[in-house]
Amino acid sequence: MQEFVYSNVEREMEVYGYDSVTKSHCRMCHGGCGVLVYTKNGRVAKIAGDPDCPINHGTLCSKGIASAQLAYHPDRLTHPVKRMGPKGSGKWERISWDEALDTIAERMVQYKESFGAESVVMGYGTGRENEAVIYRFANLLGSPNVLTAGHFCYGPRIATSIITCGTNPIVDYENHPKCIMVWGNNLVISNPDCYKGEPFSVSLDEGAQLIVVDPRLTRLAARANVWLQLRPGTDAALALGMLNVIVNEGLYDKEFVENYVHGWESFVKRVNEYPLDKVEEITWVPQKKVREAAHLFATIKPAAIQWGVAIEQQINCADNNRALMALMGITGNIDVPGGQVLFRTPKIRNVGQFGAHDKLPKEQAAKRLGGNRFRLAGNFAIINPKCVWDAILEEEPYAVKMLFFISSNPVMTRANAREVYQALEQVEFMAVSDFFMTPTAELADVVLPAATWLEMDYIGDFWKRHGYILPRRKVIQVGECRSDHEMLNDLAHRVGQGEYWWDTFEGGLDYILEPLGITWQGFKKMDYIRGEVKYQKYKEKGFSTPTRKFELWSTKLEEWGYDPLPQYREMPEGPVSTPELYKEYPYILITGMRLPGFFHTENRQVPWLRELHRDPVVEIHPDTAQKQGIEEGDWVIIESPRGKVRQRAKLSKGIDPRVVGAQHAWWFPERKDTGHGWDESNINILTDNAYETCDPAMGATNVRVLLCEIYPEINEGETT
Ligand SMILES: Nc1nc2c(c(=O)[nH]1)N[C@H]1C(S)=C(S)[C@@H](COP(=O)(O)OP(=O)(O)OC[C@H]3O[C@@H](n4cnc5c(=O)[nH]c(N)nc54)[C@H](O)[C@@H]3O)O[C@H]1N2
Ligand SMILES: Nc1nc2c(c(=O)[nH]1)N[C@H]1C(S)=C(S)[C@@H](COP(=O)(O)OP(=O)(O)OC[C@H]3O[C@@H](n4cnc5c(=O)[nH]c(N)nc54)[C@H](O)[C@@H]3O)O[C@H]1N2
Ligand code: SF4
Ligand SMILES: [Mo]
Repeated sequence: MQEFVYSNVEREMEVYGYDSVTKSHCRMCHGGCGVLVYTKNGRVAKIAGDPDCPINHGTLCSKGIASAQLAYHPDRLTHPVKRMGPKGSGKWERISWDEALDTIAERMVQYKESFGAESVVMGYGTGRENEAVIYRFANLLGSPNVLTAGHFCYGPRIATSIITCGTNPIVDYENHPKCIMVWGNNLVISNPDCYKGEPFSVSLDEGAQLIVVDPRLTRLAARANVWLQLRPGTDAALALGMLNVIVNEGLYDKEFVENYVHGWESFVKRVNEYPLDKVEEITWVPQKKVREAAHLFATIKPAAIQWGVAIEQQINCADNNRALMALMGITGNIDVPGGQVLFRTPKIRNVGQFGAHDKLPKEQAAKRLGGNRFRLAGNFAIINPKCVWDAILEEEPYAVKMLFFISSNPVMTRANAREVYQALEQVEFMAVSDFFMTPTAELADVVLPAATWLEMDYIGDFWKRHGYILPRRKVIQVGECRSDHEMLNDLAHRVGQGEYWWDTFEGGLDYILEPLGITWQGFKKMDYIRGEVKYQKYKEKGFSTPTRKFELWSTKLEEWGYDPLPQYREMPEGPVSTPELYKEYPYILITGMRLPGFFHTENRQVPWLRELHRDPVVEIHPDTAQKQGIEEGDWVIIESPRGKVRQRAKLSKGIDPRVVGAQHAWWFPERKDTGHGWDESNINILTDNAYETCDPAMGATNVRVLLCEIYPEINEGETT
């Protein structure tokens, strides 16, 4: 435990006349950075990095610094509203919290009684530190259906790592890996999940060798010792090729393999199916480079793989993850200092325990949408979004009547956006909790005003796997906004779950901390708590898997009827799988590269952040631009078999001429019509969500690797 201290703030207070400073924990992204929040006349006046925080060591990104512009934004929703006209009419009326929560509760109970609790779907987007309360609420309601981004983001990492080695192996930057392989990740911009770009950059400065696997020349790729510019979506083949080199040249950790892995012989057979000439043909990466990267990674110790979401939003999602874990495992880098560590969280009630999964009746769990089709996902309480849209639109396999989205903007962020829009238009009742009237909120019946991180008490990083928890302390109150935790705590009492909840959510925080023997009031006085750090724990107890081994051959996947070993499948559409379509749509489209100022659909109304990125941008090679008659800055049309959208061209020699890279999540809050231009530049108009294009075990939707055509826009608004 770390005592609560402030460094060097007195001078700031005196010189600038601030009236208070509070240590807190930013959550403008997945969160994590320690911050000092200064106020003047009761308002947040400045946000600075906390030099004493072990996560970010005083650094912050643009989003953290701009948090107050979000919190005080004039368009912010500051009281509950209900819709008075047809969906999309934009006719809203202010209502009280009581009326809002009573209306939602009444509908929920009514649908549960008439159609079963499974007809009520709770939803959230990416991790916003409200997942544990949402699962708790849904499980106690009896609904197995919580729609998240977990099928194609982070959920696959958790699910595949649990079945392979018990938990998510986290890169141990504190002990400086000597070789880092960054795979489909751009952490200096995205600071995702358990990571911040800062400790990674320090390890590079300490001299780590860098391998980058990315189809684009990112800043990291430019700094790399080896950059593998692969054909998008061929990651599993590349990883299996590297494994082939490591196995056949005897570069693996023999002691680890002999004692701690399951399925070695079959695994060797599998990697032998990926000789480097075949790998080069599939991936476009020259054999020499694959070998060079494999040698570096296998011979420098400790080494680690920093992997990202790009490899999860593909048909090979689970196998990509498992192939990378095999690389970590057989090179002996699991649970060693400076490698990938199976960190322990402090002894609190974890997300799963707080989420009350044990309270969901078995017969209800069996009704989880898509649970029989995507069995890896189903076993981790994750569902594929199309299953929800089908249940609304086709009532298959049963009717979904109500949606409650808490921190998600699915019209913009889920594949096949037109189908999503249609489902949201058609669902009988929808509630949304958000900061703003988004294209999704515009289709709701009731919208609740959510609190930002500056307006709540919470146990930050409670869900992460890096072993720390840090207090987030409430600094301000804006209008009638309430945290998702408080609103669900209140709603729970109205739907008959009262006995499992508290008078206020502070009781929930105490409940999470209880096993540690402290309360929220006690934790609030601390800087952070860290779980016990111990390496190579498997030497004592084995891994937390069915065989107690590191499962190269997954006994769980085998049990669920999947290939127990990682394999490479061709993309659902592409030059190899659909050559005819490739003639019509001759470029490979990748989507969703993160931008520093935005978080998916968020922050386009925040002045400092919109200034960083004014318009949606698509990256193309200058040769491609010339061929297509496109110049730098032109508005262009990107078209796939599903539809077309407009973005502005940026020419870059860092992308392969055969590949086009488009931004995602673009809407235009400044447009005051109720659509806010949701379908103009929304790349998910182009993506596909057909079940057969998803990862067969995880249900991950392929939003990353498609085919497209690109050409200059002749008339503005040609897309609609
Ligand atoms: N084509 C394509 N599509 C993608 C991706 C891609 O790379 N390419 N990436 C995907 C990934 S990885 C993810 S995780 C999803 C993300 O999908 P979403 O999470 O649906 O996307 P966001 O835009 O972050 O939506 C969050 C909404 O919640 C609000 N919000 C933020 N914080 C809070 C809070 O604390 N409480 C409440 N009540 N509301 C809050 C914001 O204002 C915003 O409207 O998008 C996915 N979509
Ligand atoms: N500022 C900001 N930060 C964010 C977010 C945000 O929207 N904005 N979103 C958050 C969320 S929810 C997530 S999931 C994370 C994601 O964070 P990251 O994992 O860093 O994701 P991306 O930046 O989308 O993609 C990383 C890299 O993958 C490359 N790539 C594309 N296709 C492929 C491929 O087929 N194979 C390989 N190997 N690489 C490929 C891209 O060129 C890109 O450079 O970021 C989080 N952080
Ligand atoms: S990286 Fe995330 S937690 Fe850190 S300052 Fe930026 S938005 Fe906040
Ligand atoms: Mo994500």
